[in-house]
Amino acid sequence: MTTSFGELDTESLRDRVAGQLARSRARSTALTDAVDENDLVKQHSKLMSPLVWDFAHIGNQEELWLVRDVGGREPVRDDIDNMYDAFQHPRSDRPALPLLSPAETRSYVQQVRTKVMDVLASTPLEGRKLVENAFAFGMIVQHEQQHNETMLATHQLRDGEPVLHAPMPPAPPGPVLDKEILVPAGPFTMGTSVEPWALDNERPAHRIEVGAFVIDKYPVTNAGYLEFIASGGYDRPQWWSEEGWAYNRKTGLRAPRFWVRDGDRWLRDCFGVVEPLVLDEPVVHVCFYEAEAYAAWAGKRLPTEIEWEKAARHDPATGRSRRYPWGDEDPGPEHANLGQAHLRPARIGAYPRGESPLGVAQLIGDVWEWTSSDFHAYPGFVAFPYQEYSEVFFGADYKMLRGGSFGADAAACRGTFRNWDYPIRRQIFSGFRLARDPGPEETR
Ligand code: AVJ
Ligand code: FE
Repeated sequence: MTTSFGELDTESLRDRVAGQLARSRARSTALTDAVDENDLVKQHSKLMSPLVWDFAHIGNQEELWLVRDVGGREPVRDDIDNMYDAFQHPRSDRPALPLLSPAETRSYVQQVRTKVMDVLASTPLEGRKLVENAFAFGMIVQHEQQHNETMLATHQLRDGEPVLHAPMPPAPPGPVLDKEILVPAGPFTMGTSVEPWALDNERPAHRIEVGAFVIDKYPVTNAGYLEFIASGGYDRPQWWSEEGWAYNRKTGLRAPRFWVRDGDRWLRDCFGVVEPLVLDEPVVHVCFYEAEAYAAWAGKRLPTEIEWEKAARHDPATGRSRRYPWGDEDPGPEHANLGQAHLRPARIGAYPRGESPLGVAQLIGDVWEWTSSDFHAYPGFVAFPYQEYSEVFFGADYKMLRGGSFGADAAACRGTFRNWDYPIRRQIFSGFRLARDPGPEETR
């Protein structure tokens, strides 16, 4: 079992950290080297930071936590913390800041990394909660990977010639039967107290009684979504919540973001390549309100976050919760479409080896899945190591997304991992799957 790599000896743990830091940096470098200086400093959308801000912010967080706090070292630069503090400057204001140039940014993040490798080699990985199991290093690896996904979303918003290229995801190996799966009522362990790099909002593990529910084996596809559009779904207030309808009317929603009308058909802009829709691919770039409206039109609903996690982790044979749907093994390319290896969701049925014990598929990777839940703390939550990661976002303003996308890295995605965003957001790699209450004859 790989659940506690805390069991690794210190040298192996250091090797693991070094490998993950290098992998995250390779991604940041690829995403920033792909475009010219002008594209790095410019704002491609008011929703996003300039790419060069993300990169320097990655370095600055690494410096704050690993160089200064964990390492107790002198600052690499003590004059830029404010500029790269996400809470000081909303994304829309960031291009107006006197940001480090691309060359200065590259040199800054490299200087920080050099010190961090020294800190890693010389810090005992015990004695302090922050360094236990190399947590702070894991947090910084995840932070960089999370911003890599944000940077990928910026790339999707960028105009101009395509610059990112990746092979297609695997195709389904055999015939695909889309179906619903009944999850019988019963207790389930949500969250974790043992996953060494789980973030504060995933903790602690707690037992929950969950009523019976039915959940779709696969996420909603482009084919399904086209039917919703064709049936006039965007013009029928009956499918929309009050806020959803208001947002629909205000912004004139017609289709998922990045869909392009071409005569009587829809195309999709995928990182600058406009292409026909792949019908059995999960729909991506929809907001919560669109997901909710689709579910109502289909006579179903979105799963709660609890239901999603039970479908993903619960093993009825043992009663315990797995790290991932397929077991406790770290994700491999056979399990899930993660890590920007493919720059699109995989067709449904592509990952039979990633299915959960209940037979639910493609929960991890492909698209983040909107759930009906707001962002709340688990019972016994303790903010760690800073309130600004999770706690300041708790409340009804945000909706929870689960499972990671093709743009998320394995380091920043687990069965317990929780993501959140405003219900209007659609530039993220978001889709959804449907659930419903079972009828009385189904649970007998
Ligand atoms: C967990 C993805 C919502 O990007 O706002 C990055 C992650 N926190 N830097 C975000 C995060 C601080 C966060 N999300
Ligand atoms: Fe950040």
